[in-house]
Amino acid sequence: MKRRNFIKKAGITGAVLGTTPSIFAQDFSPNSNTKKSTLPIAIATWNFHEATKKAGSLLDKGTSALDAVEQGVMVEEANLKNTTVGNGGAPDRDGNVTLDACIMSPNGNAGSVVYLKNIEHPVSVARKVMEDTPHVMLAGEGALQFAIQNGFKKQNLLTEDSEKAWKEWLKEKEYKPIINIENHDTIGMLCIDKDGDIAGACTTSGLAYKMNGRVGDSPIIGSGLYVDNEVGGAAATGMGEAIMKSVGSFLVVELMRNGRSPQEACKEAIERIVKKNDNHNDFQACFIAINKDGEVGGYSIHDGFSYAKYQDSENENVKCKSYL
Ligand code: SD4
Repeated sequence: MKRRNFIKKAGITGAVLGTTPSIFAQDFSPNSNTKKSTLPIAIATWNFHEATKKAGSLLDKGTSALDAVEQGVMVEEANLKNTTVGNGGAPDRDGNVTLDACIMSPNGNAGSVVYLKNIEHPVSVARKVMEDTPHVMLAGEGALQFAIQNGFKKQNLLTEDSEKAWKEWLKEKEYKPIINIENHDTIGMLCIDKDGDIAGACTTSGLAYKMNGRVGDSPIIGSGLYVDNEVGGAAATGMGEAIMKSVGSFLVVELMRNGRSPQEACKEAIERIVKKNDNHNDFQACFIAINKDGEVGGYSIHDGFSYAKYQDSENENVKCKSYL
């Protein structure tokens, strides 16, 4: 029996017996809805509502979750005002804009690029890696060469504003990750289409002024993003080092597989990170998740995290609960 059907049946049995087994416990927190949702749905980290609007309106027209999630995050990759994703992203400490991105499809396939320079849409290169190569991940020069061979245009991604901010930073060279960067950060997006299929994408310029060569969690399958079409999907934003060490998005999906709601799974994964990192006061980490029934959730270490959600032609910003 498929797990979803099993849950439905078990829920009925629980109601008849007047008992509520803990794994089916209802969570009435504002970030969780427990009844089966109408599909399709698009959610994204932070208040990236233009991205969810794009993905959601495509999903409404019958576009697949995979196409919608790619098109959705591309909105932020092209947004020059967003200094944490794609074109206009903040450079590393040596002035290089290096991008990380990945994508996962409902059939369990995945593609990723890391330390990619001069290409505006790393998510699309990641999709090409997934669909046209026998590999999952391409890095640096090889990823750039592959992108160019596949018709992507090389361009300068360092905007005047980002260059100015970097030069300002060079004066002190103090490396201190800012907890919530003006509420704009890495975009992780999860889409569930009319057929109930789930896809996800995650794309970023990484931590501002990182060491040259540093790669974060965002393009690592299981860390910045994970999708299992039988269960659900999860995406992360925040301090990549902490998220990677807990393989955070995979953890969230596995917790959902074991019966947690998306909200409970995000909370438990954050608690794991808190427990393993004594310095958790100093950094932010956040997860969003969606399950097969269209329930969604989000949770973070620090206050200030939210996710954008498109459903039933409505696009809203949902404020998340936090550990601190
Ligand atoms: C990284 N997780 O490169 C990304 C950046 C981010 O909030 O999401 N910052 O570590």
